[in-house]
Amino acid sequence: MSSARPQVPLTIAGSDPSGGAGLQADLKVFLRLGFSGAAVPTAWTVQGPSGLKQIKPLSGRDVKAQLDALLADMRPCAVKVGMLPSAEVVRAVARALHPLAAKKIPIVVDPVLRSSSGRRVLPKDDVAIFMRQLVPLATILTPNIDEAAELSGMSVDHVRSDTEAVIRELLRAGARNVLIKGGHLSGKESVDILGTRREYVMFSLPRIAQRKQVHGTGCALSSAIAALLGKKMKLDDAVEMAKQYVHAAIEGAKSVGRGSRMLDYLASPEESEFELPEMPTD
Ligand code: PXL
Repeated sequence: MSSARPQVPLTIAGSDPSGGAGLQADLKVFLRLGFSGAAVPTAWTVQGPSGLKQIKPLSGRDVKAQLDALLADMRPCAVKVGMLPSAEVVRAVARALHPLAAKKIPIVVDPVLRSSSGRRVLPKDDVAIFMRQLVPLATILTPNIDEAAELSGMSVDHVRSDTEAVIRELLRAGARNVLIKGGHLSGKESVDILGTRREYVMFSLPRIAQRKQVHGTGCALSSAIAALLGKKMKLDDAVEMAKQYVHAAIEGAKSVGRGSRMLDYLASPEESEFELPEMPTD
């Protein structure tokens, strides 16, 4: 047993009482990857696995107060940013993360613009502030196709036909790396494209046929990337391993009642560069 001070990743995200997405999901991912994480809520939501009913944003002041108190006492090893419900919350988070970005703490920004069911999360008028204030702090930005289109001002068709141009646009906005998730495209493979300032890398895994929807896969992927970057893994290895973990978690997803299946957070990535604890099988 090491007696070194434990490293703590932080998620700044919405609360999903179903545990399928948001900060509850992020904390489970952190724990699976070996961390006891910290979490600052930005909103609480009303939902069960069958869908999101309401989003109740916290005020910018309340988010700021939580971040100030936490960051005065400890420095996280990595940060994941998920649901941001308003411009005032975007500002509070950007201000608090500025000093961490300056110290090169990895910051994974998952631009949750809409919920899985299509409900708007960040009002359209507030997207410009998100682009200006938060995107430049991102070590990696992880939009899906629709989010990439909205953030870049390009059409969804353009994102599909010239993903690299869209990545270049988002890099120009200040993100250091961009991962466009193709999971929402149909096709036999689920292909994600990572664009760095030097190269483009494709990650492809077979798409899993699901009889019932799962939600929260974007949350799980971004928090897994944050945790692995917090372990000082190289970015493309972290993305690859996070994707393998989420793939295994989708394969093992189980129904917990009505609505979406719950990801199998205890799943193991196919090949682990890091020794992860074995999980019991039943
Ligand atoms: O999957 C996007 C998402 C993120 N965060 C919270 C959510 C959802 C979708 O429902 O509830 C809290």
